[in-house]
Amino acid sequence: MQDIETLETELLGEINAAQDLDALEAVRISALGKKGRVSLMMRGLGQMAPEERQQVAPKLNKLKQSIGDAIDAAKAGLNAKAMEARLAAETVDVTLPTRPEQQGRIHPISQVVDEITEIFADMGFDIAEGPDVEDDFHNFTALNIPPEHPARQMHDTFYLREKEDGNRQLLRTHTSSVQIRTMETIEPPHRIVVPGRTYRSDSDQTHTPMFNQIEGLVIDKKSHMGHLKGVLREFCRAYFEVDDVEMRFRPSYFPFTEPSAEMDIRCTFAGDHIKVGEGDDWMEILGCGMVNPRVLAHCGIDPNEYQGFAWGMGIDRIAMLKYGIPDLRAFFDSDLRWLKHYGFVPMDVPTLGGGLSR
Ligand code: 2NL
Repeated sequence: MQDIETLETELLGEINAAQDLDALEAVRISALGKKGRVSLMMRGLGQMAPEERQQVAPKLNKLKQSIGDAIDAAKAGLNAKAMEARLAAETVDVTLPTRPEQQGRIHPISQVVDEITEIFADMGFDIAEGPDVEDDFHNFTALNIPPEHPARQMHDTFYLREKEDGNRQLLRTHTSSVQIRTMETIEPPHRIVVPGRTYRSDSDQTHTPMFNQIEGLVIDKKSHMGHLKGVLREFCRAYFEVDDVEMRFRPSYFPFTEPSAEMDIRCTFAGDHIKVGEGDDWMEILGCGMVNPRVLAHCGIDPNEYQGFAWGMGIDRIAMLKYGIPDLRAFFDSDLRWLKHYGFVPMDVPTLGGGLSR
């Protein structure tokens, strides 16, 4: 039988020499495996005389233990080395510029929607969306727009083909149908903004048959016109990136609000761009009012318990004004040269902290 100490020295040498986990495993099998050198010696104990066995057995146990420990230690060392090598190979230089071939741009309408929803989300509003194809109830009836109302006429609204049950769906003429759906399905209070495409059969220098709107809705037990003014003032300051804006409310009429108003802000027009908060001009930017109690009742909300305010504005025009875009129709031409000029770099996501438009 081989001398125990010599075997130990030999095995420890092999363990130290193992360059990787596979080589180490081979050493382990050759020493401690079923037919390994240490295992064979242990099996030899059976043939020994009792006195000899008493002497050799503890030594063999110690050998087995020390070889096992050495293999574990070597394994940990090799694992650490492998991890270090991997980390070194996988380093990323986060200071490198973005890939030069990145050409895509965010459309100014998407940019403005991102900016506006960021402003209202920061005030605690949820963002709600809904279908472009609507039914008569959600687009008109629930909003207190009766069947004889001129807005329902064929020349304003796009109707789809009549269905078998006689119903005609339509393309929503405003995003208010989404607020109706929210009020129908979710318990008040509500605090939502709704961006989306809207459609009217109208096409000239300042109208496109598809246009973009954002509407807002607040329903609670004591919401009032003062809250409406505060919310809209905060919005204007953030959106136009100025310290303050002077606002003017003119009485108006909408079937879905009572009282109703249109809101102007003080400005000057300097070429294509607009300067907000100073000057001698006024610009109308939205319509608003207290939600008509009949609208609440249509949605199953008790008008004696709840009240609230709403507003709506076109996005296309305020996008043009903010970013000096002269022609509305170019918005929908998909001209890549135009998009490259007026579009926004995808990594520059608008945030209130980082600046909306930089
Ligand atoms: C405008 C005016 C407005 C609303 C939209 C609204 C929605 C519900 C109930 C009550 Cl569900 N009101 N929306 C209110 C006032 C004005 O839009 O000139 N939009 C471009």
